[in-house]
Amino acid sequence: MKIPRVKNITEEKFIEDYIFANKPVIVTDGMEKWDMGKFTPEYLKKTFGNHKVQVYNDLFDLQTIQPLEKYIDNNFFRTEKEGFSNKYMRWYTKLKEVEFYWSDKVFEDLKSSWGHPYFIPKTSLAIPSNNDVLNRNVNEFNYPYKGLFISGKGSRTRLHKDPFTSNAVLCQFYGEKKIYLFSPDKELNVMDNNHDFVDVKNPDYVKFPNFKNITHDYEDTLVPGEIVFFPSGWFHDVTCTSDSISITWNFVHALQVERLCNHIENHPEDDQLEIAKFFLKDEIDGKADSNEMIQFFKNKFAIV
Ligand SMILES: O=C(O)CCC(=O)C(=O)O
Ligand SMILES: [Fe+2]
Repeated sequence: MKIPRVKNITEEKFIEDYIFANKPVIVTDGMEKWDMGKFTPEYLKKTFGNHKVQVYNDLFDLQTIQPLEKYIDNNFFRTEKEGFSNKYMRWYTKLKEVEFYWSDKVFEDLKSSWGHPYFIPKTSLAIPSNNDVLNRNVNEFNYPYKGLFISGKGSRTRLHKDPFTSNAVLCQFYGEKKIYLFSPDKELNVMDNNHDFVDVKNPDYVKFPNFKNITHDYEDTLVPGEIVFFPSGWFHDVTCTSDSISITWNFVHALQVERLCNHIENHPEDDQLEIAKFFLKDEIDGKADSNEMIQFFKNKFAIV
């Protein structure tokens, strides 16, 4: 089945039908006034080519740090004979209090070339905190896992679900991506006890015997100008069917706080909770433990 496509949707309807209902959607008119010419390999290479970037494999294991220019030269415009790319550039803005090759400066320079999609809520967020700014525009402020994804044809983000029950937004600027989605109720079919995910293109049926009985819920191709919403807990597998440039970020809405608290309670050891805390830093202490985090959310959002 194809992911539903909508346009001209109000924020209220988006919250009700997709965030609260926890359903994926593609919005086709969310990038209309953006300067797409700034998000091409030529422009990014010319402008930011000497910046060092993070290059990953097909999950989230860092492979190397290299100049953007080198990534583009090695992984874009490849032919079948040369072999397509298997390296994926995920260039995140600051995620924690350490010096790293973050993309903050690049996002600062590009902030007037794109905007906050008109249908995505920017108040009533649980993560990031809304206390420091009333209207959290994603082109101006950092969100968890906000990043510029530059990826040569063939490269891929294998099946996974996003951390701490967050939703992801993915805006497609250049090239195309093939997407497979599996609903959260298929978790036991696609994920094992170690939190490993099945490779949907080359499944190991010994490790994932229950993958035999199921298939994906949605299959689609995202094209330039389209924004896909991956709701909390949905498993997604994304392959670049051409050279590709996207922007992504994550958030948790106030209406999703109970699920977030359940996650923290069941997985207090989740290392990504450090990142959740980083985006709440004006509200809770970085040393807060999982119980204190849960209490903070319950108090703030009046959950008994
Ligand atoms: O675009 C991709 O390769 C993966 C995107 C993703 O996993 C996300 O936005 O959460
Ligand atoms: Fe993801």
